Amino acid sequence: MPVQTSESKVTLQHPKGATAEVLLYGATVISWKSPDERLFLSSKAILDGSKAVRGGIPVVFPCFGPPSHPDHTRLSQHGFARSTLWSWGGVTEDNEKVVVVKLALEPTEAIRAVYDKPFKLTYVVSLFESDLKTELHVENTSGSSLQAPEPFEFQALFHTYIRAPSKDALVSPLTSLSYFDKTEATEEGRATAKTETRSGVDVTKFTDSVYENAPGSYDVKWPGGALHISAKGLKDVVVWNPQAEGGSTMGDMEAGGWDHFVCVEPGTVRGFAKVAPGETWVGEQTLSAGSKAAL
Ligand code: TA6
Repeated sequence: MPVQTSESKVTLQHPKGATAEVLLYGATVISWKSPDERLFLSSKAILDGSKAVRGGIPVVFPCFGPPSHPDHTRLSQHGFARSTLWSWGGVTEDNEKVVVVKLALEPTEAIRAVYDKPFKLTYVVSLFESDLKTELHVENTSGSSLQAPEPFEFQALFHTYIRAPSKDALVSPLTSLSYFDKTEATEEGRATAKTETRSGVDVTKFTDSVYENAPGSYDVKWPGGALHISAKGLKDVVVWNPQAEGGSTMGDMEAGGWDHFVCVEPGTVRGFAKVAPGETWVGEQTLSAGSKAAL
């Protein structure tokens, strides 16, 4: 069965063996095996829909980090998309090449209580033989006879926890990019701009760096392993690992979990994306575990 659904989860099975699991809660991919598990999921992650998942690929929308836009003042860190139940949107493709499913999220009463913009989100997960693609479609539903036209601004990001030894992994190419080191942020959350000089960025110490205007093509490499990330429509990328300094303070982070992942997070998080009435914005990432992940 290429796609199996339950009340809480969708399981995708590629004919060549790869699998993926997506929770309806937060549209969170919690597993991608190709053939081995490629994502990190904390063994203490809460999967019952009461808290955003610590691991996999949480979907960040409409704000990244603490809200900083006038439209987002009532939102919590990283917005509501990762901690809301999405609806099942069906199987859109199922053949020898790819299995594709869709989830959807429209304003609920709980969302409208804190956010009043006319959005509809569609999340598309595509499982290939050795790639996993996630796409976030942000539709502005205003401009019809029922709703006066109004553009809105937002941030979006895929908070991807890549399974990798954090003491050995290197992320490239980020050389010469401008970035903000949030580990040195002031009380007000302001960080100073730096320029990346390293050919490969490590996360051997507490790392929380936001790279602006990034290339959209990233390699994560470590002795004996690699993963390639290709992003479209997402102009920035975040590299994060809390190490023990930050990780030991997280109730849903397993002890030593920080040794087993590097978060490489394509997004639009410096400034805001804008979607006009009736238009749809799309951001996507493709994770490649096969030949494109050059060892
Ligand atoms: O993407 C990096 C980051 O913004 C870090 O600052 C850290 O807060 C991380 O996300 C995890 O955030 P969370 O709300 O999931 O604990």
